[in-house]
Amino acid sequence: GKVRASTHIISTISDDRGEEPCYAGVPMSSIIEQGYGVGDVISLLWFKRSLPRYCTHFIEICIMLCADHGPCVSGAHNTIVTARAGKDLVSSLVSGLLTIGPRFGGAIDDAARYFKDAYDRGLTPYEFVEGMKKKGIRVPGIGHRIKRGDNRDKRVELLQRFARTHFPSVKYMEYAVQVETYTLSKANNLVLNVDGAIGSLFLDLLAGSGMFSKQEIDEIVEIGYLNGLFVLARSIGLIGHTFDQKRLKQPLYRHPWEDVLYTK
Ligand code: Q5B
Repeated sequence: GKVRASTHIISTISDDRGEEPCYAGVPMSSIIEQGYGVGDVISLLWFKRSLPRYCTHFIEICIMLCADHGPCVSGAHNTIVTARAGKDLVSSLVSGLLTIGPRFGGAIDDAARYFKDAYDRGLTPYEFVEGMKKKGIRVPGIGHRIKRGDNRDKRVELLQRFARTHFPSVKYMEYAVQVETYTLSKANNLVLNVDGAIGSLFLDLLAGSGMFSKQEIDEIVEIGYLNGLFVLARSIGLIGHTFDQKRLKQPLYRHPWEDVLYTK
């Protein structure tokens, strides 16, 4: 009989062997002719299925409102400094991307993990927040350098408004809001931030859309898909900052001595 040589790679999301590339089995001509958007392409390549329009619209909103947040945030700052050191686009981009992590933009997965665990275990916001404090862990998705209880993040409000209108259930997001109410009673900077809003709302998308089994949801949360939304979105802004610096012919950046505390 035929002996099949073992393969070195297994791939399940795309295939370019035919006349046209397919994403999760959907040919490129259907993607283009049926007017699919970036949210649909993300659904196919990340989740291996077509999601309802409100889900793909939500994904697109996340991408649009995380695309940039000005030149002063960690990622843009790194990208600007790198571009001004004369480095190329990819170097400038990855230098910014490398700042994405638990404090900056990369708290979405942990926010989803901790909010899901706390909600599913029936913890009150008090029990959840104080439990995290005892463990010495900052609540992911809570807190911001410039946003405050009296200066909320508009992006969070926009996400919440969309989800309250279009999602069948927003139980995880409402739980995150209760957590925020408690944290704001402790300090005015402990708002629900954009990472926390996306993390909790993506749980609602996964649980409420009927498109994922419980096992699939647990796997998505465990693997950590959701920081990918911020990485993808912010790449748009970081590329923009690179072009901006090049266009402006900005010189090598050097931080001013006056802004450094020299001490022994
Ligand atoms: N405290 C975000 O901290 C920040 C606490 C907390 C309990 C918390 C902090 C944090 C969790 C990670 C997270 C995503 C580092 C943020 C983003 C995208 C962005 C960015 C942009 C964009 C800010 C003061 C006191 C201390 C702390 C306590 C702070 N956070 N307690 N749980 N979560 N959050 N990251 O202002 O008693 O004095 O020791 O790590 O969700 O990244 O626009 O900039 O689009 O680009 O530096 O929006 O919240 O505050 O460190 O001085 O702390 O609050 O323990 O208490 P800050 P700190 P104490 S969105």
